[in-house]
Amino acid sequence: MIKKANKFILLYHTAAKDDIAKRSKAAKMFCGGKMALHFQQKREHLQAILPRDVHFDERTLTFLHRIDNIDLRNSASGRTARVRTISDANAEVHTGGPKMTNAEKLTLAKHACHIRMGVIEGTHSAKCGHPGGSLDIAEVLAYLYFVEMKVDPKDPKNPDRDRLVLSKGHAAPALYAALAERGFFPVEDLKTLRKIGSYLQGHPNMNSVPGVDMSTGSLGQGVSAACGMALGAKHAGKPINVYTILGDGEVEEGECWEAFMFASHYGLSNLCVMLDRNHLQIDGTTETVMNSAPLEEKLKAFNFNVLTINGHDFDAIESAIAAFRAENEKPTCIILDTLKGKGVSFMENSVDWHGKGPNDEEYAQAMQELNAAYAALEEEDK
Ligand SMILES: Cc1ncc(C[n+]2csc(CCOP(=O)(O)OP(=O)(O)O)c2C)c(N)n1
Repeated sequence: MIKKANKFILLYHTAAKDDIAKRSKAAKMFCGGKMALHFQQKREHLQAILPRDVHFDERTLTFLHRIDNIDLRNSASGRTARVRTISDANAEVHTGGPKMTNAEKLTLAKHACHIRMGVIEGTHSAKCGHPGGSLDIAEVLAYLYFVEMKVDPKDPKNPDRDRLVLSKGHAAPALYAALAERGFFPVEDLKTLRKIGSYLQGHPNMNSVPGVDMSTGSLGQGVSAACGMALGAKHAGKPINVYTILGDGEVEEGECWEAFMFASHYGLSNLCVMLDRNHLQIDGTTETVMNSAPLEEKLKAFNFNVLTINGHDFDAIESAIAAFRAENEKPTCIILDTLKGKGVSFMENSVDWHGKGPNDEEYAQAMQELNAAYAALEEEDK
C-alpha cells in the first residue's frame, strides 16, 4: 500500500544478503531524506547490529545513508534487517512490506517456547507466582523483543530506547524470561524468582532488573506511566515507541480509563496498548467478576485506533504493529485474543493457574509438553 504520511515504516525483510541490495532499490523509489548520521557512524552501527553473515555492499550502504533516521535491527532469526524511517509530510511511502518468512516465524516460535519454559522454571522454583497470565503473552513478548523494539541488552538504560511497560505486572515471570532470552541477564537466574535476595521479585522492579522500564504490579498504574513516557518522548521530539501490556481484568480498574482519556487527549500515536483478552482474571471470568466488554467499542469511543487479533499469531502481531506505526494521530490499542496458560495443557483456560506455582509433578509434565513443542519446531525447521 502506498500512501502519504508523516510517519511511516519501511520494512526490509531479507533471507540473503543479495536480497537486501535488491529490496533497497525498490525502497529507494519511496523515500528520500537527509543524512542523520555520519556515513562511517552509520556503517559501524549497521555492522554492530547485523549478524556476521549479513553484509551490505557499498551501493546499499550509500542508499541507506540517505534515509533519514535509519533504524536497523535484527530479527529473531538474525536474517532480517528492518528499516524504520520517519519522513516529512509529503513523502510517498510504502507502509506494508514483505511478510516474515516461515523460518523467521519458526525462530520466533522457539523464542516464545523458551519464554514459556522460563515461566515454568521460575514459578516452579518459587513455588508461587503467576504462570497463567505469563504464558499467554509469550508470542507478543517474543515479537516485541526480537523483532520490533529498539533495545540493547548491553545498554539497557539508553534514553532513546523503545519502552515496554508490563502494566499487568504479575506476569513478571514472562517479562523476565523474555529479557533473559534477549540477553539482558542469565537465563539461569530465572530460577531465583521471588527468592529472598534475588533481583527477580514477584513484580518487576525497574531499579534492580536490567531491561525493566517501569516498576509495576498495582493494576492500572503501568498504563498511566506509559502515557507519561509517550508524552515525554513526543515533547522531546524523539522517535520512541512505548508499548504497554494490560490484562482484561486490569481494565476493570478506573485508572486505566483515565490513562486512555489522557492518551487520546494528547494524541499519543507513539503509544501502543496491548490488551490481553484471555477472559479470565484472578478468581473467575472477567464477564462474571466485572464485565469489561465491549472493549473495542469502548476504546474506539476513547478515540483509539483499535485492532483485534489472535495474540498467538505472529503474522497478525506483525500486521497490527505495522498499523500502529502507520498511525499518526491516535494512540493504538491492539486487543490480543489469547488463551490464558497457553502451551501447558493443564493450565490452559484455567483460573486455578492464575497465581500458583507448579509442584514437582506438574513441573515435569509442563516441561515435557514444552520440550515436545520445541522439538516439533526444530523438526519443522529442518
Ligand atoms: C490495584 C490492584 N488490585 C488488585 C490486584 C490483585 N490482582 C493481581 S492480578 C489480578 C487479576 C488481573 O486479571 P487480568 O488483568 O485479566 O490478568 P491476566 O488474566 O492476564 O493474568 C488481580 C485482581 C492488583 N495487583 N492490583
